[in-house]
Amino acid sequence: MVRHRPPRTLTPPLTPPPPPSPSPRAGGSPAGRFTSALRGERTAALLGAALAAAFTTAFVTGLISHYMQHPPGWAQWPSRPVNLYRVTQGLHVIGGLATVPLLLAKLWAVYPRLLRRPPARSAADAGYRLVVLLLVGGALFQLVTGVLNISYWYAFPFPFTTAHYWTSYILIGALLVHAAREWPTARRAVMTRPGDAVGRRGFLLAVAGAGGAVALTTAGSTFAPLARLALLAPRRPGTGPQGVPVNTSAAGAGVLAAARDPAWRLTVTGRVRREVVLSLDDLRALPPRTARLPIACVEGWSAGATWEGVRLRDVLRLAGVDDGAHVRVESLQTWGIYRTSRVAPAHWHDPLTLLALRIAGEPLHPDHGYPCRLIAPNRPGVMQTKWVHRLVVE
Ligand code: HEM
Ligand SMILES: Nc1nc2c(c(=O)[nH]1)N[C@H]1C(S)=C(S)[C@@H](COP(=O)(O)O)O[C@H]1N2
Ligand SMILES: [Mo]
Repeated sequence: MVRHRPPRTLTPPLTPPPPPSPSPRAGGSPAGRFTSALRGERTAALLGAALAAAFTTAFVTGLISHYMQHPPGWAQWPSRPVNLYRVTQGLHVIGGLATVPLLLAKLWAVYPRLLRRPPARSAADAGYRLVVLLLVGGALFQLVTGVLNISYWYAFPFPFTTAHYWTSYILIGALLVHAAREWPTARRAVMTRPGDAVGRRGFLLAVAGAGGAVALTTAGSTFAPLARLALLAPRRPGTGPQGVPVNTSAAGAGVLAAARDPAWRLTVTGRVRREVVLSLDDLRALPPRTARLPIACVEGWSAGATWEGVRLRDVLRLAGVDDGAHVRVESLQTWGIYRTSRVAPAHWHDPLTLLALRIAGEPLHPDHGYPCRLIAPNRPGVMQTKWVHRLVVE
């Protein structure tokens, strides 16, 4: 569309010019058509800074989650502080959800420039526009797949974790280029005194309020005092059998009969000095221990509980294992990616790492892993294997 400016007149207009309008349609934007002050550089810069902080936090906490589940051979995660993963993954998911209104506001503020014609003015500009496309696409992809994943709506044909992991590098790479490139403009826009702050301040406050409201109605999924406000959270502490939520039930995992079978035994095998086979009564005869530990799911929810059982290290010592050995914990479950987990020395030496037999003063509910489940400090829920029946020392 071509816009025609009225020709300049030398004679004064018949009607006096209107007083400077308090409306945000101030004019003068390089994009020409979209001139709302709400859409100005200052709004874009402030929202951009908030988004950069949010995405950096998501990237760091996401990588922590990734490397906890896939530790490189040369490194081990510490088993303390007990609640570290609970906090980092809570921050990842609750922070990610609170970012949604911010991203929507930012896209609203810049979309005239995003959709400007022609799309690129030069080859260099085309390169940069591609980076912006990756940034916007990557940000939307992360938030949308993240929200669908924690809502158990697996609407996408690719594996969530792999796609979400690799997209995070694309997103952060594009963010770095974008931030470097826009830095001078953003700095100027933030430093110079705005003349029309009223509408914008209200707008930014509304966006911050929306982000805060999302955080407030989801944080209760991991922060028990806010559980009653957690209207938007799929899982909440205090719900589920024995006060702890369940993702995979015993029936769903197909282990109900095997878990209840009196012939159930725990076998300790692999690189051991003597193979050990223990019945449930044998386990109950070992020194009983209690630990207050959370289940901290990768999906951001967590729930603290009091577990009773025996120390994993006591059981391993019965079999005679090297101090530096790793242990594969195997479930009765015969399929699925969570049927086994690995325990590094730092974790199995920790006196809080238990093979739990009881929770909240009762035998484990079948859905929580009866007869025996792993529970260890500072560890993602996916690595707290339920329905344990074999320890393989590697
Ligand atoms: C609403 C926003 C988000 C939600 C709800 C969300 C959710 C999740 C969940 C549930 C996981 C655990 C996956 C698993 O281990 O099975 C995860 C991991 C991860 N997230 Fe997000 N996420 C969000 C935003 C982001 C953003 C913006 C980034 C990047 C800047 C990011 C980067 C990562 C990374 C790197 C991992 C580790 C993946 C792996 O273990 O390989 N996430 N996220
Ligand atoms: N064998 C087995 N163990 C498992 C799972 C599973 O699907 N199979 N799910 C894991 C996940 S994702 C979490 S969050 C915790 C949840 O434990 P809970 O159901 O007792 O709360 O168990 C973990 N242990
Ligand atoms: Mo989980």
